[in-house]
Amino acid sequence: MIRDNFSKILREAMSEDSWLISEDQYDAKKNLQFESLFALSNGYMGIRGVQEEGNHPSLPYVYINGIFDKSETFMRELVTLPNWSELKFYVEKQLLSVERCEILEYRRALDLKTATLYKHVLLRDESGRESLIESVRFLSRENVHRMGMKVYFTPLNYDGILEIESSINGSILNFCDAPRFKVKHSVVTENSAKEDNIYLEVETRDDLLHIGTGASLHAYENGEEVLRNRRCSAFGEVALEFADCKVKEGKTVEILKYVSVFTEKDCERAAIRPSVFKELESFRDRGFTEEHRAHKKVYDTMWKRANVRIKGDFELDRAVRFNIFHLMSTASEYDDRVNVGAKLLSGEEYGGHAFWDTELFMLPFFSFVFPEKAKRLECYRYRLLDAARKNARKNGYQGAQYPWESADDGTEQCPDWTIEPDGSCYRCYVAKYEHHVTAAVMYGAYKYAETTGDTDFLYKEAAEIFVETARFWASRVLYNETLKLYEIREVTGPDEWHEPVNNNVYTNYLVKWCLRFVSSLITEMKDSREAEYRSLCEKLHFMEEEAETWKEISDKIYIPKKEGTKIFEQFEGYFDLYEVLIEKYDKNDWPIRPEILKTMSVTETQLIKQADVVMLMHLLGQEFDEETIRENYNYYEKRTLHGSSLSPSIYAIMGLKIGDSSKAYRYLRRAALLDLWNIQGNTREGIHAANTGGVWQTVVFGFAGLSLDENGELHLQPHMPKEWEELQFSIMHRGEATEITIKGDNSYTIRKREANEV
Ligand code: IFM
Repeated sequence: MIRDNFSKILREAMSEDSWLISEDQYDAKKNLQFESLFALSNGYMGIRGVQEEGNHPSLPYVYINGIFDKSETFMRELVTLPNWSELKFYVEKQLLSVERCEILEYRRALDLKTATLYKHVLLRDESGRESLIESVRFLSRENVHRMGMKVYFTPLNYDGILEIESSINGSILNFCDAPRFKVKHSVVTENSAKEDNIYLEVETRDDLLHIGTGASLHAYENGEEVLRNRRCSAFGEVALEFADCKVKEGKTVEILKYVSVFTEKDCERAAIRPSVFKELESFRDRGFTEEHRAHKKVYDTMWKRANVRIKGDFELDRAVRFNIFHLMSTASEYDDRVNVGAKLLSGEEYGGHAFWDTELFMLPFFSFVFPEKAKRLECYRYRLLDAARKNARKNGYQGAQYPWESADDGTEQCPDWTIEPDGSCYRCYVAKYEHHVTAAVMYGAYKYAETTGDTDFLYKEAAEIFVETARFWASRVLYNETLKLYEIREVTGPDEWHEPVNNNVYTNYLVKWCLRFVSSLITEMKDSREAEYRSLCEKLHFMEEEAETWKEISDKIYIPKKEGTKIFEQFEGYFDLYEVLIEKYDKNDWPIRPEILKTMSVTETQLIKQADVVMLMHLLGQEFDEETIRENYNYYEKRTLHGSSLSPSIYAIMGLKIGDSSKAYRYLRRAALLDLWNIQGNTREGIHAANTGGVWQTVVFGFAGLSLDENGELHLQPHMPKEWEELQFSIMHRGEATEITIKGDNSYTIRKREANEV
């Protein structure tokens, strides 16, 4: 048992192994990966799993969702905020850290059940003193402005004086380990102390948005406060609280760091500091243990809804839970000014921006499990509809065009230019050509309403999104007089290795579906939702002829296909590219890049980065017969290199649709273990958020075969792999918590939960 390594007090608090992700020995080369894996978030703030004493290498990042800044970079990115987790221990000036001491015992564990990070280290310093240091860290989910750390410090073979340094470090940079890209997005505006608190306030550089962080230190032995010689200092960008205490061999001192953070998005600027201090006081009054208990209770409720249990397959069971943990922890249930970034709040890649990842990979999980969070994500897109209108105008189109990368204000955040690691400038065409996100937003809004039954949203806010995005597509297509068909030229589909192309099937077909759907929704509203229809017409100056045009485009959009077969041509000319098939896989079952790519650019080949035609079939399965799905899956599966984490889960789900369960099982393993095993080698940059949602979809839509019919009735078509004895999960089905249990022989039960079980 993982918890056996911890002392009794922590052992009793920790969950069993199926809820624990552990780091069993210290290896500096894995620091950054574990910082991502052990990130904690409470829907408001995220902090990477950094070590309190600060070790190397480290990206000690704290983020608050929605706090962005651009300054001299290419885009608005999440600002790394003052690091409040610093807590250092010294005995006779020797820093007790894994880097400076001999490590006698080491283990960290992320408790998924309670969103708590535990640490156990036994260190021997240069003088032979042995210190046992165990810690607990959480970001309260009940009171999101409270973050707490507790350390149990026990000298094992000495008496002495323990010197403690607790700081809030505002000198933090984005990309702090990349000399070429380092940037400081905030400046310190106040560094002060009030009685026994330290306080640091920073201001973002573009928007002058203020963020205040306060902390206070306490220590107890047998319930008695033991800190002496307290001193709070303002050292430039670092606010530091010093104190010491006597420690005795075998006696444990409990050291507590209470932290609170508020920003100008939470209250008026002048109220930030008072709010921080008030919160710290309430936190202290309530106590670490009580706050932690309340936090755990919230997680308990969340897990009642979100847990997926796979009996008979321990490793996968835990890995699936790990993915769900990160996804559900990050999304907010009350703030529609924020989305979920491509790396959650766990790393800096993609600047915290939201992509199509949200609608097509994460939203299904939220719609089925946490509809209130799904609603916030939908409201986020609705709130930014106006910005999408401006974006369309800027690019010469009508209606609303959602940005490929979205931060807080809805403007395009995917840069046209970036700097390569060698300093050269790189023209990035993604925002210019990758337009399918606009279809994803529309599809997501429809699916959200279909899943949750939120018709209020469907006929009001969503209807506006539908009309405006339909207008965009109507202005984006071109009529080809020769073919007598509509085309979308110069576009990039999900497979970003071929850009731009003409008539990407994924994009064209999705547009076909979107335009058909909007036209029929409009007819339905006209017939049976008169008031909403009238208000939509007035608000958007909508005219019926528009819907007729959309229908015509939908009927006549070009869908390239291989003559005489059911195989779609990913884009015009794809079949003429050099044929390369994937034949070899590495130890993680990941495809090995074919040798030919040493001499030929991937753009000249049929190799693709990620699910494209197959992604389309995942979204619009009802449009294609089984044979079409099979032929396309078989064709493209051999050509997909899964250069993106958005790919394996989709192939798993679609493999199951055509009865290929053994490949599907392998794909699920790759997806579920992607970050835990650092399969793509870039987990240091943060957790792959879309993949976490893809993992959930693979289990629920793939292996359980869950679907809703047009009347909202629930259907299951399980494909249990031989390794699984039982699969259990729950969803909110039309407002009722519904538990689904599937046995190894594919028999199942669907049970409505009682109110006290939810
Ligand atoms: O949205 C994805 C894209 O499909 C592939 N590259 C990474 C992006 C963010 O996850």
